[in-house]
Amino acid sequence: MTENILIERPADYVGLIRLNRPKQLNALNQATFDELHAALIEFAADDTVRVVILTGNEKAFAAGSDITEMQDKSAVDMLDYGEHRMQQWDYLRTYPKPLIAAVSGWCLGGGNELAMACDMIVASETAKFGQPEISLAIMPGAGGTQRLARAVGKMLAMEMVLAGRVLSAYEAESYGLVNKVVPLELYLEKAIELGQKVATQAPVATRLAKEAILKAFELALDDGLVFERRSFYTLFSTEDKQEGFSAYLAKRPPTWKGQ
Ligand code: DAK
Repeated sequence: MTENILIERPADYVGLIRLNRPKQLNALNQATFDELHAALIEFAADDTVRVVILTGNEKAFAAGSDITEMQDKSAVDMLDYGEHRMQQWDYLRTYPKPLIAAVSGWCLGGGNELAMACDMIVASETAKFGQPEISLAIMPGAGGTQRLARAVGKMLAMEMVLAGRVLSAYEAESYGLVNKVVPLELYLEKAIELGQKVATQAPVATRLAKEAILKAFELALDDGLVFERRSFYTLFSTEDKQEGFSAYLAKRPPTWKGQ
């Protein structure tokens, strides 16, 4: 049983985790993060799930980490609290299956960091993205400065982090922070549709391709190209590669084994 999240299976091979603290605009307290972490581990081990969607509700994806929970914490307290939480963030960073954030309403602070840790973002027209931590005299601590700068560039990242600028959904789309913006009533449906598209591909190829794209943010081009090539060759040893090529040549749809 979970108290702060809901777990759903909206379509074949698609798992969905819904943040569910509507009264607090889905502020991410530790209990929510623990439940989210456990649900992700379960989906990772489940062969009937190939893609995971994270969402909130129409009003908020998540308005940040829970301010009440951090209110009295000192730097030393944060070492424990933060270390535990950082391990969970690191797990997200290396998550083996594609993650899609379906965002509507507030997507702030740790909430925006959570969305950016996903692999794709589908936003409703009402989504608002920001890193307002500076107004609490802190700063992003779960990858916000790094991922935002990589997504939208230095100048805008500076404005968002230092001046608290909040982006509308269409601004976020124009700066490359989100994949697409859709009408409010469609944001979840479209995220699931995108999830289904990804879930119809061969699972091992999907996993290695995701890993290779993420390496682009960590490695020099030479090393990234070597990493890509090795992953590419590895896929030629999978049963699914034989199936993919055979199905193409026989003009029939492939059936993946994930092997
Ligand atoms: N935490 C706790 N409660 C929150 C919250 C938050 N982040 N955001 C909203 N709420 C609560 C409000 O307190 C209010 O509760 P009640 O007063 O009804 O009890 C309820 O949700 C509804 O909010 P509002 O009444 O304020 O609603 P409005 O529509 O007027 O305003 C707002 C919406 C999103 C503009 C406003 O609620 C707001 O400014 N919220 C705070 C946004 C914020 O500053 N977020 C950044 C938080 S700091 C870490 C890594 C990262 C982080 C932490 C640790 N480690 C690695 C350990 C991240 C830190 C952050 O995210």
